[in-house]
Amino acid sequence: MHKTPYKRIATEEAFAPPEMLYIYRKILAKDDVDPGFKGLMGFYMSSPSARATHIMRCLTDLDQVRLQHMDEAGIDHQVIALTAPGVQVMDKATAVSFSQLANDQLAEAVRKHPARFTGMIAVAPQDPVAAAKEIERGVTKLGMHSVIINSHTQGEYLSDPKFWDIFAAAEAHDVPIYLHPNSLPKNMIEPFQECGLDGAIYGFGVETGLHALRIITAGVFDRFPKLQMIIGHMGEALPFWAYRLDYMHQATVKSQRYESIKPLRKKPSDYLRENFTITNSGVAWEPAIKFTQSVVGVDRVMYAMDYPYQYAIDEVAVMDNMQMSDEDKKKFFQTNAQRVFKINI
Ligand code: 1DF
Ligand code: MN
Repeated sequence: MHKTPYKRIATEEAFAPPEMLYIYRKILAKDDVDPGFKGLMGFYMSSPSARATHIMRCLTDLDQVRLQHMDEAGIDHQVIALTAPGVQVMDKATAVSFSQLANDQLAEAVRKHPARFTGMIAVAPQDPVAAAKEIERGVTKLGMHSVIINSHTQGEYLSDPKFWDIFAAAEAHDVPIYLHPNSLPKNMIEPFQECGLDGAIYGFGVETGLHALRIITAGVFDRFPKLQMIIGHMGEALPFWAYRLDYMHQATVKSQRYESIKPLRKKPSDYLRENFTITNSGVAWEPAIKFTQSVVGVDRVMYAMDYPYQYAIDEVAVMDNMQMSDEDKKKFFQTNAQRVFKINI
């Protein structure tokens, strides 16, 4: 990989402690296992396919395997999070205690390789008060400066005020929340799964985009104006929707058609521009990246590889070769991530 006038910081990279896979195996063995979880981690943890075995090997490593892959792809630094669905598929007590263990493990790997790794704080939305405390511990004791939440928690959305202690903590500690996809909840998955479109190919983006929109329309950013979130996969297509969202949101408010669609201080797209940073995880596509930069600004679009799910070395060169000013390319690959995640390398 050739030398570039910027560092490549990849911002949506995943890991899985072996202890988490042990818990997953117990959940997968239950008769009433969630169909989305079974279709996703049930697949990766049991399939003999080259894709699944590669992914399992990479996910469980926070050392030489990962570093070698980063070197081969020219990735200087990874921002690492507990892979989806993280602890959100576990019962409340297990989720709370395991999030702490996962954060300790990740912090240890970051201490060992500070120039190469940054960690996100995993939390259990099942217990919002404990999640808020873990954010505080992550920031003050572990030196982490971002939070990972894998979309819905057993069918529940963060637009519900019962979760808002989490937003209060993230805002107070000045840490962004990365709203990453999860498998589809059971009341949504059927029409996607029967045609094989429930996963990263399409369903993830639909559900995570919906989740981000629900957070916006519930008035979360009017209540927590400084709260920052991150969404991957080119903003789960929300920049492309922005015009229609703005038009139809105000039309719906005026018509008083739904009690849940209330007036907001700003247009939906204003929150996208002011409260979100977008990564291009899974979308190594210049037109989509430039369009998104034109909607939310060049300071709010960052590079992500989505290792190990999209470990595609050739895409790094495609991104290097985008027709973009050196200044904007450095923001995309390096300086936006340094600012958003407080990375000093
Ligand atoms: C997949 C994709 C799985 C993404 C992920 O976590 C994930 C996949 C379990 O391809 O099955 O994070 N992704 O973000 O695109
Ligand atoms: Mn991902």
